[in-house]
Amino acid sequence: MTMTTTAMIRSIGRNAATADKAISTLTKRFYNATIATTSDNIKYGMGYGIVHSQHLASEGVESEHLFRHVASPRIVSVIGAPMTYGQPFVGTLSSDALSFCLIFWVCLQDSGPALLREHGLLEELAELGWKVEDIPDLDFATIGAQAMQANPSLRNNPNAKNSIQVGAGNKVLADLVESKLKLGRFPLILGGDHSIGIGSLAGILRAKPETGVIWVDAHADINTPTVSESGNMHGMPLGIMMKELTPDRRAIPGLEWLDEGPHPSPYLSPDALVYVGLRDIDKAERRFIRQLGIKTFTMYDIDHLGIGRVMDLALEHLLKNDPNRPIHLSYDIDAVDPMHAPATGTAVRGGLTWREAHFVAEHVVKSGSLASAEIVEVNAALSDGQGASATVELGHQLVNAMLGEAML
Ligand SMILES: [Mn+2]
Repeated sequence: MTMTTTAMIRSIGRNAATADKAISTLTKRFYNATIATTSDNIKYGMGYGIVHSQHLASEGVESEHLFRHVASPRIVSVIGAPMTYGQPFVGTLSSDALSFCLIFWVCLQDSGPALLREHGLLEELAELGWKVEDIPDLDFATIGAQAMQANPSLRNNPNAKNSIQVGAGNKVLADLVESKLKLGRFPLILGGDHSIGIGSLAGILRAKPETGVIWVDAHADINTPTVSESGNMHGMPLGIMMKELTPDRRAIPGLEWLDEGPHPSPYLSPDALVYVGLRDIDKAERRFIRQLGIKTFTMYDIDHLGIGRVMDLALEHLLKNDPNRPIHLSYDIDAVDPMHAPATGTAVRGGLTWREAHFVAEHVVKSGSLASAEIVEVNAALSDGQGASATVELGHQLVNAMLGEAML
C-alpha cells in the first residue's frame, strides 16, 4: 500500500493524526472481506476464494481501456502454484531452505506464493481497484503422490524428470485457469517453477485460443524430452506446447490429458509467442527458434534498441493482425539481473535492470490487452535471507506492475 498511502499523506499535508486516520480507514477497507460465490470450485481444496470488497477509487483497472478482456467489476483470481517438480532442487534442500520449510510448512512445495502473499500482495491489488479472489495454493505434493499411486506401472522418463507429478499438477492448474477465464476473471498465477507454463497455457488456450504470449525469461524454455540436456521440465513448457516440437504429447507419462478427452488443449502457434530478455539458450533451442521463426528479443536487442522499442515491437507483433487479441504475460524472475533477483534456480548474469523489469510489465498493461499473467521461479530457498527477501520484494513489485500499478 506504499504508493497510495504516501501520496495520501502528502496530499493531506503534515498533520500526522489525520494521515494516521486515513491509513487506518484504508487498512480497514482491505480486511472487509466477503466470501466469493464458489460455484466454480474444484476438488483438492482449491477454488474456494475470498473476494475482498474494495471501494477505493481507481482510474486504472475499471477504465474501458485497461484490462479490456476482463469483465467488470474486475476480479483477479490469485492462484498459488508452488510447483517444484520441474526443477532440480526437489529433495536437496539446504539448511536455509530447511528453515523456510519449517516456517512455511512447505517442504515439497515452493514458498514463493506464500511469501508473496505474506508481503501484503492481495491488499495491494485491492488498492489498485481489483476485487481479489484468493485461491489457496494448489497442493502439488498430494496431487503428484495420488497420480503416482493411481498408475503404479507408469514410470517417469529420465528425459522428462517427474513428468507424472508435473503433468498431474498442471492438469489441475489448467482446469482452474480455464474456469477463471471463462468467468471473465484475470488469472494471476504465482509459481512455482516454470513447468507450470504447461498448465497455464493449456487452460488459457482452451478458454481463449487466440491468445498471444510474451515470455520474459533468461532462457527459452523450449526444450523437449528428446533434446533436453538436463531433463528438467521447467525448461520445456514451450517445447511441449508446440505441435512442431512435440507432435504427440500422449507419449510423455503424465501429460496424456493434454490430447485426451472432449476438450484437448490447443497447441501454441510459434507465431503467437514473443520472447523478451533471453541470454542463455541451448543449442537445440536456438535451432528451434530459428526454424520456427519465433519473434525473439534477446538482451542484445534490449541493449541495442532499448526496452521501450523492444516492447513496442513485441506488442506490434502480437497485435498487428488482431488488435483485440488477449495477451498472457509469463514472467520468469530470472529474466531480471541476479543483482536484483538472486533467489532463483538458474540465475544468469547480464539481465534486465530494475526499471527495465518493471517497464516490461507496465507497457504490456498499457496496451490494454493483458488478460492473464504469471510470475515464476521466485524460490526463496535458493538464496540467503537478504537475497531471498530482495527477490520476493521484486516479484511483489512486478506483480503490482502487471496488475496496473503505474507511476502516475
Ligand atoms: Mn523460465
